[in-house]
Amino acid sequence: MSNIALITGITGQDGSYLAEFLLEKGYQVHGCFRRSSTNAFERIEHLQDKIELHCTDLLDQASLERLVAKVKPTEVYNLAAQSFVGSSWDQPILTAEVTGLGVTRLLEAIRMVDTSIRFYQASSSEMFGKVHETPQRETTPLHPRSPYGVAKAYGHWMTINYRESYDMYACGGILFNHESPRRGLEFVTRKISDAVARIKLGLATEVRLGNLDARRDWGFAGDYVEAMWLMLQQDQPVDYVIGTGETYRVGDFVQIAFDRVGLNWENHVVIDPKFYRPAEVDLLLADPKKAQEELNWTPQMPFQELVERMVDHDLQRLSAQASTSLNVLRKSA
Ligand code: NDP
Ligand code: GDR
Repeated sequence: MSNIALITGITGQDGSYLAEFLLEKGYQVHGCFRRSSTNAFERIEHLQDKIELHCTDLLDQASLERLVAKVKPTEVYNLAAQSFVGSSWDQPILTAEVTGLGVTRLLEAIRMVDTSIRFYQASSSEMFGKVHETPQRETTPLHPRSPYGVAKAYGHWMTINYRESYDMYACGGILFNHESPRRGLEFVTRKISDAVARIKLGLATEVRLGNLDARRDWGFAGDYVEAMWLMLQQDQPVDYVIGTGETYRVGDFVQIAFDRVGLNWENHVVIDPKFYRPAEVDLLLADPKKAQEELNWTPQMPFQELVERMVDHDLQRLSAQASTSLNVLRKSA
């Protein structure tokens, strides 16, 4: 029987890398997108003739059931979420509906259609929140510090509950921060790489940031989608922590990014309290030993290379945009 994957959140950063990875493995790939008045397909444009897309929202139970019954997937990867921690204080109810209850809606759809479908839930290190133990591992107590983290903790426990109640192959990958040139512009890493490129090209003079002392365990998204897949290929469904085992300050990211283009960050970074969070997660550091031993998974891209790749990508992208605009101006002159 051929492998059929259904990916929710396929238009997001991870969805696009996972779709590429599964196509390489010979999977038939289906993805869900939600209706929008603008084009949200930028990250998967290059895959459009290789994947099948379905318009479904995690808020809509009936459409999820119809979709699972129609696609008959062997594996479901639930990556869709209101994924920006900052927005979760502005929209706590929506975050709970999508990021939390959305998991239960999808699990119910699978339970109604076929309990042999394997299920991956995109759980998050944000669930650890307040520091009780470092490095953080699978058994570290959860103490989420944002409405997003609370919603993810609910989704994680529902995944475990369906595994224990219905004997389903369902597992939660507790992934630490992972970034790439496809990262959304609101997340701090991409906000920095985009700003550094703009400043270097003379399109901006400063970037306004919040807490530079927060520490994160940052890896490359392309490495992390392999771990998602590996979790669904085991004999038993098990939850794993996925991270690099190294932690850096937001300020370290800033320094490396500005160094890459030969600028002094202190001349361009403005601290703006608007970007402080009501409750901060001060330190995330993964202990990925279990995944290394049982899944044989290790991250490939070092931190410095990740930062530099993101800056290089944004420089190239913005330079290309600037020269296209210049050509248009020249032609119309
Ligand atoms: P993105 O924000 O890039 O992608 C989120 C996806 O969810 C998008 O495709 C978005 O669609 C979709 N989505 C949002 N709301 C709905 C909805 N109501 N119904 C259907 N789809 C919806 O996130 P990432 O790719 O970075 O992350 C993937 C998953 O992993 C998320 O669940 C995230 O919370 C989780 N996670 C991410 C980590 C990271 O560091 N990247 C770490 C740990 C967990 P649209 O394009 O229309 O907005
Ligand atoms: P995070 O990522 O909240 O860890 O969630 P984000 O990049 O938004 O923040 C990381 C840290 O940087 C600090 N920070 C700022 N953050 C943003 N966005 N903008 C700023 O200007 C800024 N200045 C400082 C934040 O306070 C924070 O400490 C990500 C998401 O991908 C989640 O979906 C995922 O679950 C977790 O990672 C693991």
